[in-house]
Amino acid sequence: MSPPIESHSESDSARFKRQAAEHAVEAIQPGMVVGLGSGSTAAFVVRRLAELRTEGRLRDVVGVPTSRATEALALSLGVPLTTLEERPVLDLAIDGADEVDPRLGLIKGGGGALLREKIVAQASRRLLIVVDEAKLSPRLGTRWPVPVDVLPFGWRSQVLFLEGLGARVTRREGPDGSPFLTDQGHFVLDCAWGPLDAPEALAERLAARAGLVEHGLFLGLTSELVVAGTRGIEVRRP
Ligand code: ABF
Repeated sequence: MSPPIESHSESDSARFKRQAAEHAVEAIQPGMVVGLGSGSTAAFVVRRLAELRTEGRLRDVVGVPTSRATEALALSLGVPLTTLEERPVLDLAIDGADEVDPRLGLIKGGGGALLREKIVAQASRRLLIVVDEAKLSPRLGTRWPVPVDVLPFGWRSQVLFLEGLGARVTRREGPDGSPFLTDQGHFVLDCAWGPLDAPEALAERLAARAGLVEHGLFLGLTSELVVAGTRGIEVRRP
């Protein structure tokens, strides 16, 4: 049985996330292959998809999960899954974000799934980002550090490299104090630069570094942003 979609004790933030997610699910057409994002907002997408399936709609839609957590949630709710090996081009991906700037650039990776999330986003014809209004930001880096996925091999060298680019670097840890490991067994370095003047230039520097597997700047990837807040739901395009 699926968890309840509606709860009277739901916080404003959770309600906005659910509203944005449910609005975005309306873009899913029968037969689509859909990237399923990670995080609490994307989880509402999976739940809504499961709910529609129980109503007999979108039963031929299959998902590609961006994390083990999303995979487990989808399987628990009976949402059928496939892989990028089977279906290397997706019709649509729906995912959350940590921070969104006015050009719809994003910081993602608060949940540590940024590598798979970016692979799925780049494999998709359209990327819909679903957020509550608290995620909107005048400049990336204002509210959130940039997560960087690195190989454990040589990670201290990556810290020095990132500090050399002006970041305050923290290796992410799990609740027990041991290093947080991504689904690929990588570390995450959270890099606080403060508000970024030139995220594209920074993204290029990060992309050129060996051992630094991926970064959480998602620039030029968003097709549509669905943002929900006190003034209702708004859809923005770049
Ligand atoms: C994923 O989940 C991430 O890229 C982002 O870090 C996070 C957003 O979490 P939530 O939807 O729970 O706020 O989409």
